[in-house]
Amino acid sequence: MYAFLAWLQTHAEGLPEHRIANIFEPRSTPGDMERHIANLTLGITGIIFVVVGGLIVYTIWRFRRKPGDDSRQEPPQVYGSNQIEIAWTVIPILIVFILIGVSARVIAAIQNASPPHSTLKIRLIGHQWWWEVEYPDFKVKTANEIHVPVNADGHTATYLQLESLDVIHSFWVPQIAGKTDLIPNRVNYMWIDPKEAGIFFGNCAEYCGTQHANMLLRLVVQPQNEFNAWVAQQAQPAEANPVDPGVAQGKNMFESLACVNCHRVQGTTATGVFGPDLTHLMSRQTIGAGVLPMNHQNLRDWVNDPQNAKPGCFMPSMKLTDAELDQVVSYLESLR
Ligand code: HEC
Ligand SMILES: [Cu+2]
Repeated sequence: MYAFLAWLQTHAEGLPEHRIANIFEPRSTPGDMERHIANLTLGITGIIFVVVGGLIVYTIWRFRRKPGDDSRQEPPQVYGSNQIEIAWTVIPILIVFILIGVSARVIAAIQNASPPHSTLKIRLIGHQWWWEVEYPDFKVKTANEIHVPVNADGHTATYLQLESLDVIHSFWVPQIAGKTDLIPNRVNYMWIDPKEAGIFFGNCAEYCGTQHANMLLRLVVQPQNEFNAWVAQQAQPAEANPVDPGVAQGKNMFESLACVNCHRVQGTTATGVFGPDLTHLMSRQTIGAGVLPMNHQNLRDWVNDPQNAKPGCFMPSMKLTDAELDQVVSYLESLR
């Protein structure tokens, strides 16, 4: 518990964390527009609930068995009433058309919105069970944490290009926008313009295999200058020749192992693309798409046996000795 609190403090980056993913408190234009549909739908269905429930309660009470009723006698049977049948056919059809119309209008308004002048582009690629995040304009790759600038001037938005390398995933940060699927062999787009700095929690919203529930996501909304600093830092390659002898030794160890076939560390010989980019691993708040808070012990446990924290995930247990493990982890911890 103490470790958890310490982690919360060290990793909050001075930004408030929105851990409760409440769609009724949207912080972005698409989320706000969708909240209106949700309210309208809940309002209409709430009225239907009260009317139907009220009629049922009334009927149960009004036609309850009374003393002196003859239990063998059937109540009068009523067949066919044009007025009633027309009413209960036409009214639901009207309601359905109202809901379709309103939804279609909001979907069109969101999809046809023209991008404001300062637009950040992000390519988000779903993997079983982690998110690859690419900033093509900055040649930056990271994972499981999407940093975007806050829309302070009303003209800043982020466009997401959504793709998948394996199965269907779905991007959902409830306070920011509705879900959009990431589909293999197809490119979907969506945009967001968070109006408040903070860390917004999201997750994959389409069942994608055993570790689907551990495919979590953080949207880090920062003031523009902090975002600029973050992205400039992320664009830096890792040190090719670390001065610290312990780190240099760890780097050699890392490069001699199969890690480099699956992971990229920009500026080194590690060029794998199967797993998350590790160039700035330590800048992330979690390990394994939200399964473990980032700290020394968790990182060591993860590299020792990822199957322990995330059974079934596609990083194998590497069966390293304690000494090898310490070396590799000291290298990973230099990747800031
Ligand atoms: C067969 C490919 C493969 C090999 C080999 C491999 N990994 Fe991984 N690694 C992955 C995958 C896939 C993930 C993402 C797992 C997930 O979150 O579901 C991952 C995740 C990680 C993470 C967490 C990254 C993050 O941001 O969440 C670290 C750290 C890591 N690997 C380090 C290593 C090290 C060190 C080695 C070598 C000792 C290694 N990996 C070997 C595929 C591999
Ligand atoms: Cu999923």
